[in-house]
Amino acid sequence: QKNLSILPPDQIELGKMLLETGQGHLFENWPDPGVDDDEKKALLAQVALLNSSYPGGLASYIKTAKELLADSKAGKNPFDGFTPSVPSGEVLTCGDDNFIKYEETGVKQVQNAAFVLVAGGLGERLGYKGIKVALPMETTTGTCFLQHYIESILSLSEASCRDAQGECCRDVPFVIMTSDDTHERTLRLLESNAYYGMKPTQVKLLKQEKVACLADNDARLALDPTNKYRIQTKPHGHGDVHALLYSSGLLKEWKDAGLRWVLFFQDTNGLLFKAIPSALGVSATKEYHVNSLAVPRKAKEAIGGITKLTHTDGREMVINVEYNQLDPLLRATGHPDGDVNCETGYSPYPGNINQLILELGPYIDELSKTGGAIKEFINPKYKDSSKTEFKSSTRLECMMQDYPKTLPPSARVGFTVTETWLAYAPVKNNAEDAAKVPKGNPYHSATSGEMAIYRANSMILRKVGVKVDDPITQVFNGQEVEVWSRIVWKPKWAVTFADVKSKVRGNNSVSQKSTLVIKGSNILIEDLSLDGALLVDSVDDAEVKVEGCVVNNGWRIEGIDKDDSTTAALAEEVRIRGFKINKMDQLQQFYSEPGKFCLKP
Ligand code: UGB
Repeated sequence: QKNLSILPPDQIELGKMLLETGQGHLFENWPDPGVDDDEKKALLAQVALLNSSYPGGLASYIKTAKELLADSKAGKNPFDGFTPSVPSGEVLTCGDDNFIKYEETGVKQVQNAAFVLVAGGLGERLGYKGIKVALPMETTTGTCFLQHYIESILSLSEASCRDAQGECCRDVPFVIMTSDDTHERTLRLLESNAYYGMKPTQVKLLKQEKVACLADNDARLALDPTNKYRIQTKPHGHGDVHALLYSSGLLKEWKDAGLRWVLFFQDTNGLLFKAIPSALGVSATKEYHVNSLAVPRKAKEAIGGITKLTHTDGREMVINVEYNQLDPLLRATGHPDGDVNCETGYSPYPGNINQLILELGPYIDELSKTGGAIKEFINPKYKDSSKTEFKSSTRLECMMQDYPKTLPPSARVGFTVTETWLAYAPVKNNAEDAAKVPKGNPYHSATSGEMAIYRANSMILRKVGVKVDDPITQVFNGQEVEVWSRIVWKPKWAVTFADVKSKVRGNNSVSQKSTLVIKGSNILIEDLSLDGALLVDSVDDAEVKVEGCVVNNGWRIEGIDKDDSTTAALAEEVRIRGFKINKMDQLQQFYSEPGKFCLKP
């Protein structure tokens, strides 16, 4: 009461709301007016931000927190009344007729799409000091994830525009959700690289705010242990992306501009653009309101499982069940072994890779009702079985893939399964944790992420008839991986399977020790035999045919010993892979003038 006089009216209102919601402890022991007044106002300014950045405000946050904390204490099962079963979805096989048909349909739709990257996560499991999107996807060219994503979007939209024969070619919007942990560095990365060729007006950064931490089962907000005038905050999860898109007004802008699709994706999956065109084709063909991309999933793998849930009251939904919940749910519903592999060697529940394609119209309709609020969960770590105290403060969290949970039964929710080698190779785990992954399960490390790019490109070339040697097995940072020929191309050379098919002719072969980097857009590979390193680049209006026999010492992958004294001097980006590339010899050619050329050694 004594301190009311120092606060402006809007802060007094917020203070009252806090008192009414059981948060009086925040003001306990406040000194008399005149002492720390600026800090007291700063606390309420923080409260104002927490209040405005949460759909429904802080009072609603506290109310939901109380309910979820009570449920958690009572041990209530969030899936009470629901029985899980294996859903059916569209299964695609790269390169077959069905895949090519969907890809063609999907490319046409890119002109009507907006892309949204959620990149607010700190990547604690990876432990990389930089932002994850700045990490090289592979070290043959050093292209980082963000550059690859932008170049893929640009190439896809160009291909879409070509297909539409000039009709309505627009700059496809690209949104990046950042957080305090990633915002500045993401912006700097874009600015210092001229947005990797995208128009700056095409790119929008939306920063998610953290949410208040909760100290106890009464949802009392936790004060920062180092500052009694600040509330402790933690990330709320990638589910924030929906509320941010809605409140930014972008969704309406996109609808007015005639867009039809919003595609969501994550920060470190270097493969996913290989599956985006076909999955978008599935969405358009089947008129899915929600389409989740999935891959076969090993039981207990740390990716969510797409599951059909049927309630005793008849409700049904196809939804992601997060990896830590699937096993207990199955055990509780008549599957005593829980989440186990079936005869295929995989869990029968497809793995959610959190690449979502939403149809914009129904998406806006839904968000107009919810404001973008997503069903939340809480995961308090209790001190003991009495569940009365927490080991550390907790908070509400939400996930973007939980969006369908509030949809009516009439909503068309589907999913598309593609091969893992084609679509999914995230970089999430540090080398030490990856080395402990049970044999046969994916490492999800920088090492495996890079090797997966070479494997996918090699497999795609094989599918169009190139003889690519079998891989060899090597161990880096304690992880056994297949090492394929280091084949890398820019999205402007090929952004679809059909592109690759049209740019490779005749009898071609690539040996295992080889490196092939294709950067220019009009490069034709015809009757090439490669045993070494070959790098070809050109300006867009040069047409280059590459043929003949290229033999040189090439680029060699060399393991690095983490205990070796010289290893510490290597960049973190290299160390976390456990190998470096020794560029011994190569044939490298850049065609800087328009015209027709032939590269024949
Ligand atoms: N992210 C944010 O933008 N903000 C946040 O507050 C948190 C994260 P993780 P996790 O496909 O591999 C997800 O940490 O726990 C961004 C799915 O929930 O990598 O591994 C962050 O920057 C799971 O179902 O997610 O789990 C990153 O881009 C499974 O599908 C993204 O959100 C798994 O990913 C994901 O963050 C997967």
